[in-house]
Amino acid sequence: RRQKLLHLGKSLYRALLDSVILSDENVKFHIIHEENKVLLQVEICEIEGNIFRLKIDEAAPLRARYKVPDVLIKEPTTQRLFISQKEAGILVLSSVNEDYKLQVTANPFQVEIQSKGETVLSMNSKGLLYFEHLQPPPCDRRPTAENKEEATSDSSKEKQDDLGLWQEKFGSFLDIKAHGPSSVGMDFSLHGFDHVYGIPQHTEALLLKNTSDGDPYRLYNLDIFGHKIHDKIGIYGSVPLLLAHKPNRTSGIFWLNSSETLVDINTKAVAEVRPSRSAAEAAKQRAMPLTDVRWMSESGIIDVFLLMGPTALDVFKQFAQLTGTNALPPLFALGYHQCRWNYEDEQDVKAVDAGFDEHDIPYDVIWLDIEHTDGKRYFTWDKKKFQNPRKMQEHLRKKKRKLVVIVDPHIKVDPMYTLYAEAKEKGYFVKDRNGKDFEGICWPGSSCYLDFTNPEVRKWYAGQFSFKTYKGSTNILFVWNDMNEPSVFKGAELTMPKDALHYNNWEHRDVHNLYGFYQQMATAEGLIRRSSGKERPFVLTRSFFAGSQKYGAVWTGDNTADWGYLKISIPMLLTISMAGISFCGADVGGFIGDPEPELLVRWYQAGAYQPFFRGHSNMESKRREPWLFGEKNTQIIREAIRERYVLLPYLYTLFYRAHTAAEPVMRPLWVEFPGNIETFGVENEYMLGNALLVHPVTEQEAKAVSVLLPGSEEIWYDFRKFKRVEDAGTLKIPVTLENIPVFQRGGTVIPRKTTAGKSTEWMPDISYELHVALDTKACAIGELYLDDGHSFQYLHKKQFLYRKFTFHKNILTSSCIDGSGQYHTACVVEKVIFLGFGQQPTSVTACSKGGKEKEVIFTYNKTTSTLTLENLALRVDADWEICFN
Ligand code: MIG
Repeated sequence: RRQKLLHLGKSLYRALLDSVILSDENVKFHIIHEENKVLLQVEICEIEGNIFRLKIDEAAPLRARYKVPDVLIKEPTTQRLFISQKEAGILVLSSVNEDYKLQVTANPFQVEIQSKGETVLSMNSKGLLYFEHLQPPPCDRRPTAENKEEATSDSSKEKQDDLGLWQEKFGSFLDIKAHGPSSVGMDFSLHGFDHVYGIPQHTEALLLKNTSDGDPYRLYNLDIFGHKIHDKIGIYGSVPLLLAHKPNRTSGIFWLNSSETLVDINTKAVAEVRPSRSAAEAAKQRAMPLTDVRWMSESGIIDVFLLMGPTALDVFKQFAQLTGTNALPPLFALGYHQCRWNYEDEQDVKAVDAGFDEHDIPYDVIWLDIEHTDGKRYFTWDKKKFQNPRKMQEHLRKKKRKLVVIVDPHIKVDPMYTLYAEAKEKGYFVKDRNGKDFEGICWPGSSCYLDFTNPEVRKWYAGQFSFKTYKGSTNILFVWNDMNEPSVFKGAELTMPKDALHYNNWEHRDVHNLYGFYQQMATAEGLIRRSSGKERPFVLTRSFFAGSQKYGAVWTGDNTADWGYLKISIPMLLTISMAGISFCGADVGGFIGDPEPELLVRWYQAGAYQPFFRGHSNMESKRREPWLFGEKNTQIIREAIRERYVLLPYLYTLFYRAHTAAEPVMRPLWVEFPGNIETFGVENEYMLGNALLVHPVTEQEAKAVSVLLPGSEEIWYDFRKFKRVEDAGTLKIPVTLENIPVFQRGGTVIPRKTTAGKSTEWMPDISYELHVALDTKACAIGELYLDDGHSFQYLHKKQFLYRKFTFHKNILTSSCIDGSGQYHTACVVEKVIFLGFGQQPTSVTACSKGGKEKEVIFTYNKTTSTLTLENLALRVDADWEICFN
């Protein structure tokens, strides 16, 4: 409300260019507010790899302001900037390679970034830089001309109360702001851009909307049960990263602030500023799009990273360079997960597990929700329902399956509960404004909340996962962190009061959006430590922040069993993926309510092609294990899940690329077709890696769907029938309930398994099958990454295989991409299917390096132009060639 009083126009901030200090690391100078005369310190630096950072803090704050720790993986490596021009009121800085220029204007203070003469981005050009300097509380303030006036005028005092400077009411909740107002904000103009994306999490469209006549996008992690579709209120997690795209360029703005944040977006067309000579030329002036983005945060400092791309994949890399890449998940985590609130007891777990075998449906993990505990005391078991959790896990282990249990951040107030007693004694809980342990209500009743922002608490918490401490846990047990926004029943907006106190006396308002991030960090650390650093963890979290990708997976929370939620899950997952978190998914079937069988089937078909694949349902929902909806539906769901398992080599390879090169596993079409404007707003289909285009069916009783197959130079093949799609552009594709449209892009090779197993652990020896889809030049290329699927040996001992398959000039070659890796496997490539193979060859021979040439058996299908090679038995870890005559 206070920031909104600021009017567009000339900023009252002026840069004092005399104060400029240039060092190897950065450029520093002061800016001053013309009215309150408070000095702010500006720091600008260039970070290796086309990133600029702008920091603004008070030059002499009354008290240190919160600077988000632990999100950046390291202090970024900076590059020296050069002063290329300094004259009255203007300072121009240039990067080493002179690709970028930063122009600082003194009055009003503005910064503009140009890339080779093209203005990409400007800051404070709308004059919305806003910075509330810390002040002594009103009672301590000596009467100065300024505040005397305030104190004497009643109406202005009222106004001040209204604006919630020192306290604020939310319903019956009172927030006392011990340090007064401290909000910060700034505007950014993105020149030539009218497509912006990112800033999850909202139940919103892929393309960010204009907010000028409505609510801004809000980043404030909240537990909103039954959240509505198309709403800009923040839910569960936040990543303050916004992406802007135009045909020749993608840029990113990463606003590193963990307090409540609002983002306003305004896209419009402005006349292009071009020095034009004649009137005729002026009339021809094109309207150029411009997007203004205004960020407003409740506290902290301004610390913003400008990711200059220039491609989308570059922006993803730049963001990962700052906040880390996705952890490489254990392979089992990419299988299918079966969850429910709740699987009642050991018998229930065994019966559901057996159901999968009985119905020949693969699955990897069964999940236990809060009812498995002794009275919602996490790390314990309900002694009646789970009398022998170890034995239950041994049973699952024999089936080569895993268990995931829920571990929430709230701790039941119960002196007899060791975890509570110990944390209380050590002072590990978040405090209320008076310094007493904050008590809120959650599942166990009265609860305290662990202060995960404290490194000592995280270390202690990680220790709770050791097999000795966590009774009844084994190494097939993994963890799910829920309610970590944090969710506090009967709290303002169902969360913790902003004036609660954390480690180092930071207020909850400063750290709010980081709470869940820290819990997942500590949990992942705990799982790594219990294995003495050997095994990869798996931790699913509901709340997240920038950088959560390093610790595991996220899901979109409590969706509803309605078609609209299936539909919106696609843009929601794409947005989370673009914000660096590749390992994401939505509850298959919809958490709340009961899906009709058709919706459930469609949701399985969509989920099978999404990164995290878990069926889950609410307590009040009817049971919905995949075989409960009649033989026909069981058959279709079985097929969808089996398709997932067969595709795991491709998916795992994509996760390796996300891990090493920050490429999102699931990505919007425009990322792959950045010059194709038609793709910019597409959110009903997406790319899985660069090779598969997936179009889930999200309409009831659909007989056909409109699929956009982009790219004039592209060839697309039906993923299952292998037939080339003859037309291009937007096509009406007929659909049946059996499956959803999936297409393989010409020019790619997809590695698959020849069949699915009961779970991923049953599959390492199953042979491979390559789908080689030819492009217009009759070429194709693809990769396969593989390792033991569970340990860190790929990292520490380089035990992995990273292979490349290339089809070029009529030869299919298997070669090594990264020779530093080695992994022993006797697994073979058994079958290769060529899509779009021009004509039947007369003979086909295969030749392993150093081995003999041998004839290959093949079949050619003229109608589909498909060539199938069988019984190849070519080792997956060896170099070989297949030649055609
Ligand atoms: O508000 O633990 O989103 O997946 O089953 C309900 C019970 C609390 C919310 C999670 C949901 C989970 C449920 N939890």
